[in-house]
Amino acid sequence: HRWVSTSTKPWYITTPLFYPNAVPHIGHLYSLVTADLFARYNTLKTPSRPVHFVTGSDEHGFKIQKAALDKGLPPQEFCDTISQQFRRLAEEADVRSTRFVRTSEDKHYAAVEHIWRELDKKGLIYKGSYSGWYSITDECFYTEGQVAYIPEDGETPARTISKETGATVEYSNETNYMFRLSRFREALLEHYTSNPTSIHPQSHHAHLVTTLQAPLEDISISRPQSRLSWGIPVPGDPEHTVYVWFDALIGYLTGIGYPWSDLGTSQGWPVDLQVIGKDIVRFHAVYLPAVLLALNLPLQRRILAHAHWTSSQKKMSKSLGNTTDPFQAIEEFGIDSVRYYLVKVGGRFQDDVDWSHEQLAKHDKELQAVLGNLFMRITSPSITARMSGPIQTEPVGRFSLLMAATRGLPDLVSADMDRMEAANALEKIVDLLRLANKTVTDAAPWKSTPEVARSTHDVCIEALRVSGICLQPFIPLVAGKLLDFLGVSRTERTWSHSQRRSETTPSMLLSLPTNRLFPPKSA
Ligand code: ME8
Repeated sequence: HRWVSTSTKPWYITTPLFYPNAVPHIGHLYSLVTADLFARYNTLKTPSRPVHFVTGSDEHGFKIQKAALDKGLPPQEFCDTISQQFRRLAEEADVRSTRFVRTSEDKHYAAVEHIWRELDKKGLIYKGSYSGWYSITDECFYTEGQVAYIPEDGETPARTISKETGATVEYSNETNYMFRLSRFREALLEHYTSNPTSIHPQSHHAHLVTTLQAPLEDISISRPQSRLSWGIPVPGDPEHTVYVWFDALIGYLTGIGYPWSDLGTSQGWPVDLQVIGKDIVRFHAVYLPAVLLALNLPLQRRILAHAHWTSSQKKMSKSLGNTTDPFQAIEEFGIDSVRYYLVKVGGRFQDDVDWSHEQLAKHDKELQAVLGNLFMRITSPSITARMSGPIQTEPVGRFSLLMAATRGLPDLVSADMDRMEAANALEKIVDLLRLANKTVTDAAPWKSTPEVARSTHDVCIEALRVSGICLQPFIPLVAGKLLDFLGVSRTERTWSHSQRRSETTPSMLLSLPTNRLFPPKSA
């Protein structure tokens, strides 16, 4: 069950549709960059296969209604402004999404209404009296067992909170529309048991399988209009508003033109890789698949549930207000250094990591040292002006180690990327660049024989070319610039080109003035 499949359907990847209740932070940038990394990697591997990449904003629900009210703005106007910030973030982060879905779009309303009626026709929706705890922050219902009572402590009044997230919950008892989720427990269990790699990291898969062994309760999928007016009216009963999660998850179908007359394969369905944060696994791995099963649509192929960025060990979140501004980080370091840091440190996806400006600065320096310096050194006239002898293509003597490592790099990177070990993949490229730097230092081509100068130059240029191709998904701007400087044609930058030696000699380099991959830092 490889996520890079050989099928010819468009390769479909998604990020969550973010709540525009506040401006985006580093956590959102991380999801966007992670998805973009795999999208670009996939394009390099199978250039003929189009990528559909959906991101967007999830604009309904209490949380948005409340945030808009606090600002004294009509919800739509409020969402227009903040949704635009998420769109701008994707652009500034060099994220090649192909569609930005807004759940306030007419097309989305049509998709949700269509699905509601389909489920209703199948007898999967009923009206019931529902009582339970609801958290506005989490936009989700909790059962009695999932909440805890916290007595007042002088500063904070007594309240009930979600045990899992710590968010305050309120009791509600009302007439709701319910979805017969319970009917799908066995099918879901069977699906996850027979697809052990469908959720990454593995721990989330294991947890889900355990959860699905216990009974699954039906879920409420509407709220009374009198309480929640900002949302999609329940088809045929405008006294009720569709529950925000029921509506939002359908956004992944809206994004590629649902309703379809078939299974949507030519449009890209099912999702090949769904990037989400670990906070919303249940919605994506239980609720959405149940609706898909009900509609006889294929389930998402793979979910990547990444860990969280924290700030002083607390999850960075809009509700807690402990966030870091991604625009500022991009402005200060450039998007490539930010992406480099996000993937190098966050690309294991498993454990939460603490964001630090200091670490970002350190990684920015590392990237410049390992890549920028190698490039500057090896193209400097102190080497290029004195080289002579034949162009080096065969592994010889002291250079055979670097040449072999260069040949081997693409496979190593692929193996990690296919296992979704993005941090390791990046680490392998950096290792090669370090080896190249060491090779230069050891050979000292500025004072060696002209033949050794020639060989050092050629093997390092080839190491840079191969690294440059492999780096494109990680740091697209800098990698592109590097390949431009190396004179690698735009049509020779796919993964398969990294695995064979370039036909063109890097001669055009010699005519270039000092090449800087990174602009000098303004003080
Ligand atoms: O949950 N670290 O939207 P949301 C890493 N609208 N990633 C983080 C993060 C952090 N500290 N904080 C947020 C919603 N994220 C729903 C989704 S999908 C149909 C609806 C990322 O704005 C992570 O991907 O609260 C998380 O799952 C998502 O943003 C939640 O964004």
